[in-house]
Amino acid sequence: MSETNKSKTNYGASSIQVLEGLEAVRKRPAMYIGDIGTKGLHHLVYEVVDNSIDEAMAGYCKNIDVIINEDNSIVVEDNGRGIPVDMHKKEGKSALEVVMTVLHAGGKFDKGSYKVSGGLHGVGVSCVNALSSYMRVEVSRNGKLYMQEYSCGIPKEAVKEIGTSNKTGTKVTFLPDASIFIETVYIYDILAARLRELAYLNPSIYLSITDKRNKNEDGSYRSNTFYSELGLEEFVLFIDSSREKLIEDVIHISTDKFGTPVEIAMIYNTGYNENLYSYVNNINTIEGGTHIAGFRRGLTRTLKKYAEDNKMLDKVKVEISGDDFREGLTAVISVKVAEPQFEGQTKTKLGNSEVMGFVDQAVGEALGNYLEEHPKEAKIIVEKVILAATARHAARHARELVQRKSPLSGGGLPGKLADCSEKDPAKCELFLVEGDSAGGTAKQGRSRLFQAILPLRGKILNVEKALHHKVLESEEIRNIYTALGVSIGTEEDSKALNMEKLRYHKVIIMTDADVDGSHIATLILTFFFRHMKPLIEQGHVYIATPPLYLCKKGKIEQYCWNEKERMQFIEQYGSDGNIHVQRYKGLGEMNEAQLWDTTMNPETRTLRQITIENGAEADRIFSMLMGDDVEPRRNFIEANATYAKIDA
Ligand code: 0RA
Repeated sequence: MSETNKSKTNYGASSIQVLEGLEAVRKRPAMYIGDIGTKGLHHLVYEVVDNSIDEAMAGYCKNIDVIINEDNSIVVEDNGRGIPVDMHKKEGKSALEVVMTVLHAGGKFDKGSYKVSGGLHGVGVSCVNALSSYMRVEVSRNGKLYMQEYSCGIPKEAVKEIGTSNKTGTKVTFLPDASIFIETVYIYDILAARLRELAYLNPSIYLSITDKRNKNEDGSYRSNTFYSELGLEEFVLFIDSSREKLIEDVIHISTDKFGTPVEIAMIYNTGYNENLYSYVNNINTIEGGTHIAGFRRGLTRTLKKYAEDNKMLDKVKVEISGDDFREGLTAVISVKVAEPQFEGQTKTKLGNSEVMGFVDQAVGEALGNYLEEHPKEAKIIVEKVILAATARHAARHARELVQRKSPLSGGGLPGKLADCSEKDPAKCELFLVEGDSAGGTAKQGRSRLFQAILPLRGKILNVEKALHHKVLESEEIRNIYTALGVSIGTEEDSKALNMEKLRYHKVIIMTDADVDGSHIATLILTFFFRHMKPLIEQGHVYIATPPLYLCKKGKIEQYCWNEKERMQFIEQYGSDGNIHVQRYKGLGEMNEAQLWDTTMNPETRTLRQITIENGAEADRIFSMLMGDDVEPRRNFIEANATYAKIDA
């Protein structure tokens, strides 16, 4: 067939629809993949991997391999059955081409099994194709190797047979379109954390990642393989690896009897935080939903009943709240729902009401049995719950202190806060500044209109190791609550925040660019992560980046943020030698004009926004960085030291 003939035959109604579909995706990419930054970029990989996960969950695939190529193109290869290549009658082209180019065509041919996986937006591989300047798919099937290539989602030619093959599987290569994405560099750790998570959520599959951009000293590429035999049981142990166990057992709940698979693994540690991670069809439901509500309800009801039946609460004077049952609890909840309804701001909240009852019942039965069969462990758990209730009762006084002081109840703002005059929170910024001296400079240098300054005295409390009432009793932490205007949660739900009262939409942590400074920033972030998570999740938290050097030659002055910039300055101006390099260690070494120019002026500064890419992984890292165990912390810092250097 000649080129002209071919384009004529392809120019049917279905082709026009395909082109319109691809056009819509390219016009409004954010509607399909969330955003066109780092998140969206990585989302493309998840979308492709999810198709292979589906194939694995149907029982046909054991290995999924991801490669980051040197040019930041991605390869995802699986050993599933291979996407069908036979002629699709209605569309008049290969089924493979339909899957790769028609929106939502993914699982169309597989009537037997329902598609439970699927990326957050569930848009399918055709959407990734539309957003890739280049894509290539290779399918091994029927003893043959088939191939098709695309440019911005449009096939270059019909599907071709290009050889024989003695295996089956699908291999997709794609290069994200640099004219669409504002970020095109893949971050190994983000992809690796997602693959690890998928390995725990879908046991018995090998998931690997290889980074061809980075070679180890021995010449091999950076690479990891993730595999879990026991799934969620191993997942909670991994998340809690830096915490001390309260009881040895992981309590495991797994049932299919509602037609909606429910799996839960939970463990109690000696700490004070509640860590629930929930997934629906492998998607992290960070906003929770009916499955989480069902879990909480089932847990409270079952533990309470056990404690009452065994007369363990007879002498307890204080009221026990839902929170108390979950202190020191780490749990992962995974449900597979055929037709999930996602709600909430980020569409990560499960809405299906029937799921609440399923999870509640599943917990009731399995946890009830566990408690009956393990009286020793049951007693330890109940005693911890009673202790939590008692401590919470003691904390009431501290909570009242904060609430009384909060501006809502007319108590006024902290004395140390230099507030701004603007009243619209969307325009206001709060700088949390390390130390009174830097705080003073920041007050001088700021724009009073929209920038407020709250100096913090040195190291704030490490909340990772503190009881809740200790957190509330800390003056620095109370000042942060009052300045921000958010309340401290209720007795029943200590993490409820009234975010609509937030007085500043940018909260900027500004510390020295040294080890102490980054420790202080980490302490503040830990506090936000544990007690004000919505603040981070809604994108309000930032880190300021003061410069490391001021390079001078004659009248030329230039701030440098890293080694590379400093070397460039020296190379550019250093021929005759009289260069002066000033090393900034602390914010206090800058005068107010310098601090404004480099770090505070929205026109010239760089802020790093804090996001939570992966909640379970962030939890594990915070508990490790801030916990008691020195060994894992040292290992982490050593492993990440090169990044820290580049960043600093
Ligand atoms: C539709 C039907 C069948 C397999 C697949 C899709 C499939 C899709 C992807 C995407 C990535 N890897 C994949 N592997 C398989 C089954 C067709 C049959 O009955 O053999």
